[in-house]
Amino acid sequence: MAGETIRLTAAQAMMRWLSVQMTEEGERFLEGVWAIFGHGNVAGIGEALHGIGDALPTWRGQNEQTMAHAAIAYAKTMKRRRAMAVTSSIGPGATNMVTAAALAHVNRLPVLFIPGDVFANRRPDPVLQQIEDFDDGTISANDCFRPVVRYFDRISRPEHLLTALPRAFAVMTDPANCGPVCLAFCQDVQAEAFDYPVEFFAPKVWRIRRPEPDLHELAEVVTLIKAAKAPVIVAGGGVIYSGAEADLAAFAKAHNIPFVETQAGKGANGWDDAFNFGSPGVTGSACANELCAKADLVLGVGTRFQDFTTGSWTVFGAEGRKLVSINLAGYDALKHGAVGLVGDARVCLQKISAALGDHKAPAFDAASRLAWQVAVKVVTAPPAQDPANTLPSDAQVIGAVQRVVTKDSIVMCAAGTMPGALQVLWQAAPGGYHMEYGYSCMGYEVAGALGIALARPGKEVICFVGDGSYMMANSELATAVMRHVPFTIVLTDNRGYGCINRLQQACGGAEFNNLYKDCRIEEGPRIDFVAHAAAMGAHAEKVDSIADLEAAIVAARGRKIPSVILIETDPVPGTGAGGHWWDVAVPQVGGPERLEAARERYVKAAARQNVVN
Ligand SMILES: Cc1ncc(C[n+]2csc(CCOP(=O)(O)OP(=O)(O)O)c2C)c(N)n1
Ligand SMILES: [Mg+2]
Repeated sequence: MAGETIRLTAAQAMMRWLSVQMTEEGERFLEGVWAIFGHGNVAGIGEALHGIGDALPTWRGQNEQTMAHAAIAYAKTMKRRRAMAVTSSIGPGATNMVTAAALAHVNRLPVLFIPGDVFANRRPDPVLQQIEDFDDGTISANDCFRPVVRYFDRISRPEHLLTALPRAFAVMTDPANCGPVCLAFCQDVQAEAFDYPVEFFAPKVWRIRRPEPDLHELAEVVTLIKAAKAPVIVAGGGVIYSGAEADLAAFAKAHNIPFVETQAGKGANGWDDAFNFGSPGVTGSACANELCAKADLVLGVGTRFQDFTTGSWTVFGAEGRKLVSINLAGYDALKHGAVGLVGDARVCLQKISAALGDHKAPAFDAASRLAWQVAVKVVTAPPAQDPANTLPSDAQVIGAVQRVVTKDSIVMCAAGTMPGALQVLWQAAPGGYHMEYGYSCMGYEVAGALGIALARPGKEVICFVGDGSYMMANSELATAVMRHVPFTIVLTDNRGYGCINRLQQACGGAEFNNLYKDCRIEEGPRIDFVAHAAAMGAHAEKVDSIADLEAAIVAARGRKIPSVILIETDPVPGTGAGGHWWDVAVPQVGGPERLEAARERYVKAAARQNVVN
């Protein structure tokens, strides 16, 4: 075989190579390719995808961004062990994917973006949709990807694939550097023939490594834990990607250290684990935030310490508290003055535990956790008898879903009121919670639910989406109908951007441009969500009570297509329990009196930030 070559177009070579990249479990790493064709990819990539057939399936969606959302949700559900590719034409198709690339980048999730690019030979320039940079001949629309991918390459010669493809996979399968990659593929090069070495197409297994911690760093962390009187673990998404869920629970129990879960880490362990205090920070449970306020040692495991987790660095408020960050990425491990321990979460927890021996931290306030569970029950309880003229709160909607889910159901969301409300109130079963809260991108939900359902066929997937987010992007619903991929959408219509309206008022602002009632319009919205979803082929219905919502969710089980359940909700009440300050800057001058009070509150709260940058 050595020295043998095979003559293929560059696009054929790419698809052939992608089709033989395998996981440790013996599956193809790329489940398939989402594609919308245009002149930038139809002739070259399109022909190659058709040719490769079932060895690398192609699916058509409705929008490049939302196809990528489905791919991202798939990769997240597969714990980054498998992924999908998305290909677009040049120009608008490509830039439609930039938001999704940023989403994947923030959430550290693998996706392979393959936008078409301009002609490498420049003969027909400027081609349709080509951006012409007056000062730089090498710029194309695809340069927008550079800041939001972990690896960028432009395939402007067929042989570039020999280096670009392995690099792209090295990034997507690297646990520390994991993220989206972009291989911008020049249109003429896609179609160009080249004699590729046959051995380039030999199947390859991509093993995801587990880096061991440095012994000095390990010893330092062990010493800090031994000295701590009130330690707390902050469990992030890294726990899940490492598969360290059971190790974390065992660690907490063995050393008597309670843990809290970030949005990305929620559901690593069940809510009913006696050491699980729920969520920390802005959308935190009262018991978690009490624990965090008293903690003298904060032990981050696989977390980025995003501002919601830290209450903009006011939630870990104890004098002299120390911060440890266990993370695969040195970047995260050394944030905010943390004592870093760079390594795989599972390996680190096991090694720390072995070094701690039978060390147990002093007792913590276990009763506060039970009191919190009572508070959750109260705010999520159904209304006494669904009185007419009173709309349910978002918390009551959450309660309805909570009462009917099974231990195998997966709930998901991304933006609006529900992510915060779910983080604080949802009692997640292990693996039952999927939140895109790195980018909190409106429009992720419907396509994201599709991606989760593709990753977990047969499991109930429940998508929470607000009217605003649904309006932003919903068309992959039609794709899900056509592909017979069922999930259940709980669409909460509060006639506008409820969460931002509340935030606006909390910041001293007037109600303005969020709820439709406060917008410059001639009449209120007449959006018929049921007719809209039904027009795309989904099962759609409106329910008028919490009891009917529960029944409709149960009735959706077993359908082959998505079900959209619309319920009108009250935009006024917030979560109703838990919570913490969040740094959203309030204008310093020029507003009415109301604003001055808000500014005063803001300055006072900001003074409590204990940030070490
Ligand atoms: C793409 C995008 N644009 C804007 C925002 C800012 N934003 C966050 S939530 C929100 C409103 C969400 O409204 P809706 O989906 O109706 O949820 P509600 O809060 O009303 O329940 C906005 C505008 C965002 N997160 N993503
Ligand atoms: Mg809304």
